Amino acid sequence: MADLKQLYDAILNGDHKTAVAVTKQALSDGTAPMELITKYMSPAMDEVGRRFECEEYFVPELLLSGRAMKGALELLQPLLVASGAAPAGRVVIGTVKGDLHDIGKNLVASMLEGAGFEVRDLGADVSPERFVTAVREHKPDLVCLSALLTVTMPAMRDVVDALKAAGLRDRVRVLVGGAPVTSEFANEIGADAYAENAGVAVTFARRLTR
Ligand code: B12
Repeated sequence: MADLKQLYDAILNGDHKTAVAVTKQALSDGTAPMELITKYMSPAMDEVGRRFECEEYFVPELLLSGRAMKGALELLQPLLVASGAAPAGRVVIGTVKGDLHDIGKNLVASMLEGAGFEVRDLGADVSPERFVTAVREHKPDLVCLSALLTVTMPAMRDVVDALKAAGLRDRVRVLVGGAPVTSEFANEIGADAYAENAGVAVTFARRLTR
């Protein structure tokens, strides 16, 4: 049986090898992927953020923990993805310009795929122009924007404005998220909704594309 506290510690300590090994063991024990994410992996990243804030951790530690988290998440992603069924809707997702954080965005993308959405992931540091081009090309029902930095939140407004300027805003719904984002901010920039985590993102995506 995997000792799941080790998964928390491995992510906190940036130990990629142990994070991957414990995740593999937990999956073969039959532990649910979402339990690993919500009880151990996300809390570890929260603690990493807390340590960074009080200067116990610095950027190299953020990078190592981010890498350990990604390694574990990559094993879970295929299991979050459902099979079969007609797509529930089309989604274009990306982290906005200037922002390199993609772990939460990847989790939202996997959960949406798991819920049957066809997801086009544009990656991180995505310009408003690239969102506009992707909306023209893929004709999504929903555009999902992620931002983890206070300073990149205005780039979400730039995407909404660029969609308006391109005459596309009426054709898509816009869902925003990321730790510093709020529903007030979503309203203020003219997005359709805000969701605080990947599970709620799926609920809203379903609602917005009905
Ligand atoms: C890992 C990490 C990094 C890694 C990112 C690796 C990667 N590939 O993503 C690296 C080292 C690159 C990094 C860099 C920086 N980081 Co950093 N980083 C973090 C950290 C520790 C964890 C983020 C994370 O992955 N969390 C786990 C995921 C699962 O959670 P999440 O991202 O919040 O996503 C969930 C929800 O927010 C939501 N969600 C997310 N996106 C979306 C999108 C939609 C549409 C929806 C609906 C929902 C949704 O659902 C997700 C799942 O439930 C956070 C601290 C924290 N606790 O958030 C700091 C943090 C975000 N970073 C911070 C900072 C300051 C930086 C740097 C500026 C540091 C520096 N001086 O260089 C740089 C900026 C680089 C850049 N230009 O982007 C600050 C931001 C402060 C602020 N409010 O502006 C934080 C909060 C740390 C802190 N406490 O000070 N960072």
